[in-house]
Amino acid sequence: MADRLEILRDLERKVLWLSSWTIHNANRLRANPDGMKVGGHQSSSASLAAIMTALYFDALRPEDRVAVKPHASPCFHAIQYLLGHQTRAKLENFRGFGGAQSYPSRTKDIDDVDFSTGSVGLGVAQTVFASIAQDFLKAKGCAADLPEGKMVALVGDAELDEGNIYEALVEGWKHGLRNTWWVVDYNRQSLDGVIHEGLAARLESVFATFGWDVVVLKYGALLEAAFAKPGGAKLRAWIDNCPNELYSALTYQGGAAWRQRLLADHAGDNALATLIAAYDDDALARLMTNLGGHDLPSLLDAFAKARTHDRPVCFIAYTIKGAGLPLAGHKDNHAGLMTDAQMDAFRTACGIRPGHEWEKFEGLATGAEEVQRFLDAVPFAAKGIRRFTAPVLDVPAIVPPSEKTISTQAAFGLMLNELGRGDSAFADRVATMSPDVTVSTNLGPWVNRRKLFAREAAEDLFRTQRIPSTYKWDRSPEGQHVELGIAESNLFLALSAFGLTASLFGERIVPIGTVYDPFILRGADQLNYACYQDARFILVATPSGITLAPEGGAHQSIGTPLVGMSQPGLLSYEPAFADELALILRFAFEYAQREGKDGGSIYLRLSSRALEQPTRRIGARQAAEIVEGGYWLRAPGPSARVVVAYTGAVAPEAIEAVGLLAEDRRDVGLLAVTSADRLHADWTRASRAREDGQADSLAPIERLLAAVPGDCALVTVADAHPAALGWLGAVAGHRVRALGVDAFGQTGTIADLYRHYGIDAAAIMRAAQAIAPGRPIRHLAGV
Ligand SMILES: Cc1ncc(C[n+]2csc(CCOP(=O)(O)OP(=O)(O)O)c2C)c(N)n1
Ligand SMILES: [Mg+2]
Repeated sequence: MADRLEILRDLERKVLWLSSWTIHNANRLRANPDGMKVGGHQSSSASLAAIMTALYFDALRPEDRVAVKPHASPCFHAIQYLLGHQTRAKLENFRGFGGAQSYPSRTKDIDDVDFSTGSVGLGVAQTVFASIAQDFLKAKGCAADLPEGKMVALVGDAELDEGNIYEALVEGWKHGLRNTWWVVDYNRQSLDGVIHEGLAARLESVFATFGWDVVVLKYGALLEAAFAKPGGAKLRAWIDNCPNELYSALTYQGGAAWRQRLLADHAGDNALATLIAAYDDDALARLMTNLGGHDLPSLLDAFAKARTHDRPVCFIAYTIKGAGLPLAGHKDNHAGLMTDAQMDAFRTACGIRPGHEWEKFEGLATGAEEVQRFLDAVPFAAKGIRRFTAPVLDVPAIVPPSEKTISTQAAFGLMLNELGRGDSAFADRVATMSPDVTVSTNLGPWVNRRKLFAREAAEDLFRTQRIPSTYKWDRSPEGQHVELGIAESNLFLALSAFGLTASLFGERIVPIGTVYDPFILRGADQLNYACYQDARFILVATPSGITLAPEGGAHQSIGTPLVGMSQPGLLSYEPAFADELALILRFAFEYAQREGKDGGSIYLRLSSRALEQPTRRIGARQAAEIVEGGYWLRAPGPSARVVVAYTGAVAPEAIEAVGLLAEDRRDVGLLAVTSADRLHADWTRASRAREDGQADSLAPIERLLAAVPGDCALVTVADAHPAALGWLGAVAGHRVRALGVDAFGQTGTIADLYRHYGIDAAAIMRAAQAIAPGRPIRHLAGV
């Protein structure tokens, strides 16, 4: 019977073979009509073959969750294939349409991806917030049947250049981060070349500073054994001082080059000469590349030790990019591919017969039955695919505040306060979070009621000292607000992690994050990342636009509605009035809980501009239209020559302009757009459905604009880039003049700025006059 280590060594080679073959197959055997190299990162995958073998076939448990370095995707798929969770067809179609994904994807791959990766750095930081989310749940007694898991990231050394990783490190420290493992694939190579000298030492001190355990896996067992022999100390010193670039080059050149260089650098040193004379060229190459990250016993031992405590651990595992392949060490190997001849030689070395490349047990030293028994008993796979669901929570009534004049931002704060005051099961499952703008985005009253989350309870010192303050910020395990530092990146990654709790931990949390609208761009990649994984959350971005007039151009947002429209998985709304917001918020709470493509995350672009509220009772039809994205605030008549469409905080200007226009133009209409995003998406969907033969398919915006005569013009207006609404003319072929903001903001009053950028009532009337000429608009003469 083979021992455990022998089987693991067999599997390591198998993983290396399968990942290399998957890429080779995709490139060489599949016709590539675009004439483009499919790429596939054979060397990046090889770098991690031993580490991933040790993790997946030994160290990991079903409750652990892993962010796999994007370029180790072939390795990951190979492992899942061996475990029975990936198909040969998908591997054969790696990087092809519907095949195994180039970078692990939660939504597109079938093989139990925990966290999607691709944009380097994000998967790594995601594990910090997944761990905090796990603590959040555990502190409330949720997921009681699920053991605490390790949140693991396989990290490239060049990936550690990404600043978002350090932002997460700081935030993790504040939250007493636990159960997080980062395994750094320290191959000293990036995409373009070789990493700066001495990075490992810097990393060690950074991680130690933030309270992490650092485990350095530098040398494998072969090297350690050599160091113990006469001349060994010299060898170790030489390796320790060897520049990364030279080490890489010698690795690529192989045994003879190692020998020549070592002898040249130790002329006259008999002990060292004797030591290396005991190795033939192949053995010397194996020895010199026997680093910790390729040494299964060291890896198994390190992971087993780390399992005994809950402190965060950074493993710095020295590796060789392309280890075991002819590409090993070459600085140009990132997208390098093995040639057919190299692949043939590698196949022979792996003991694999031509035509048997995909067979699981082909070429193994251990018998098939024994390996299968081993695979069947792999702890990580004991529970099969680990995708959970959680029941949908009933959403309580959301009642708009009764203030006569109020901003959507203030209304949001009041509605959340009411939610916090109530005792719904839903409210207990809300987690709020904000990057140091909790109070300024009106979350304060909610936090007073629902407290800050911390694993250790702590009272608000101001309160215990009886110093008057509006905010009672006690920290407790029951707390529902996750206080974040100012780094917006962390907000989006936290939303991503908390927005996946149903799937990862079988417990639903509805995360609500508040952020200043302009700073969405600061975390736009993270937002995209969260949506790509289908995390479910509600993003409340406030204030927005140039309504934040005195703050000036650095605090004003222009393009964010286009971010909302163009971001898949995120539905954006920009209501003007509190009653609209109440309906939309309720819908958002429900929509975020829907399964699959029927649901998604929601972005509410709110404003701090207080608006006089309409006195109205919203009927069922109008309520539905508000959620569908638009309704007639004033329906156009059959003689309409001009219609105004607006979204968000410019409602008063649009209403005023239409009121004045109506004195000189007949039947003027006023279209309130609550979601340009939704209107556009449904229009696209309906068009596609018609093209597919569903002749009666009609989108809400098509129904609305059917009331507008064909020769009528549209004037659209938004406190945002004009493209947000300009497309409305394409729906039914109306002429459009799109007003909005397309230059950096200024300081001033709202009136100053709306005049300056041409989104005030006068500008709307001027546009109407120009696009729908007729008798002069008298009110324009006066302005
Ligand atoms: C945000 C982002 N920028 C750039 C890239 C392109 N890219 C992919 S891998 C890589 C460097 C990889 O180096 P490392 O993390 O050390 O992994 P290795 O190649 O050594 O396996 C780069 C720049 C990316 N995927 N994401
Ligand atoms: Mg690297």
